[in-house]
Amino acid sequence: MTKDSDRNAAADGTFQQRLDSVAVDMEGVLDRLLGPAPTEGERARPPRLLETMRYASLGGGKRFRPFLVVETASLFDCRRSQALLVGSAIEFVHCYSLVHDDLPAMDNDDLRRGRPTAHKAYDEATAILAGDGLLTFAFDVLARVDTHPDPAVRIELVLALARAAGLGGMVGGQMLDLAAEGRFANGVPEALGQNGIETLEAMKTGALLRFACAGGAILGQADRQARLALERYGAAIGKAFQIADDLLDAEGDPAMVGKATHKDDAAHKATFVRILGSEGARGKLAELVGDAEAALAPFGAKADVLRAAARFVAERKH
Ligand code: GRG
Repeated sequence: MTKDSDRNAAADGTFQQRLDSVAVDMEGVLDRLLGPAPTEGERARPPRLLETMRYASLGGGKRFRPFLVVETASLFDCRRSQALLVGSAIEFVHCYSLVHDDLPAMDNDDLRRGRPTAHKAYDEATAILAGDGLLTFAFDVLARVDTHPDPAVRIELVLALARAAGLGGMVGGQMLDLAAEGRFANGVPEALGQNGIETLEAMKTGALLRFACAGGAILGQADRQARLALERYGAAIGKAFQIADDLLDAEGDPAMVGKATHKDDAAHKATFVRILGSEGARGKLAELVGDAEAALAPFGAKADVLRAAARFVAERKH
């Protein structure tokens, strides 16, 4: 990859400045991709569907997954515009998962990112279709030549995102989660042990975060050692992210978190907080941050912002 006018302009800021800079750039990329004009091969973009897709993806969110792509890709001097496109694909998948997760048949939430959920702001049928539209659009973006000129790289990205998002990834994890709640056993929750919870969380939340880190390495055509290091980093922060989310659910203030809290206990959700208690979960979180930091050893000081990102995951308040 070449470094030129499109190089990572924010490379010198603090973690928060760099996260904010990705968030600003991401807003622009999503806004452009979800413009009103049909693109080649499309007939029309139905306004209500487009509006709901924009509602679900623009104007909110930390953009932590795109940040991970941008920062891991910058270890290999990738073009920032390409990393942002890969980041937008992950963000589309993430936003679709939130829209569908909020539906009455799933978690039945009224609030997301401090605003009414998509099915509350519009209607259920439109929210389902908006989620479908966002998911499909993610692969449209990855397949574009602007994402990477080499079709082999694009195919690798498509395959890796499909695996992270689908049957053996996020969707599969959501299914395990519903089963653990007792949805398919007359409301009797499953008593999952630590291994069961780890599998569920690695799939439901971890897989997409892990892809965000692997995506940078794929884009940068990194060698095997670098890929394995970033996958280990991604797996550790994926686990940490979910435990932090469970702690926020158990202890957070809805106004600060931007969504309802104290839902896991009521739904008998299988979480680390439930089996280890808050203190035990915090201990596990600290262990995972250490593992994430250790995984970055091959990159030296270049990866300091990713070390800060691991600490951010553990300490986040929303
Ligand atoms: C419906 C297929 C399907 C999957 C749902 C992701 C998910 C699976 C459910 C969301 C439930 C949830 C709260 C999971 C915990 C981790 C998570 C995804 C938190 C939200 O992500 P953030 O904090 O959100 O990155 P923002 O709003 O900043 O983008």
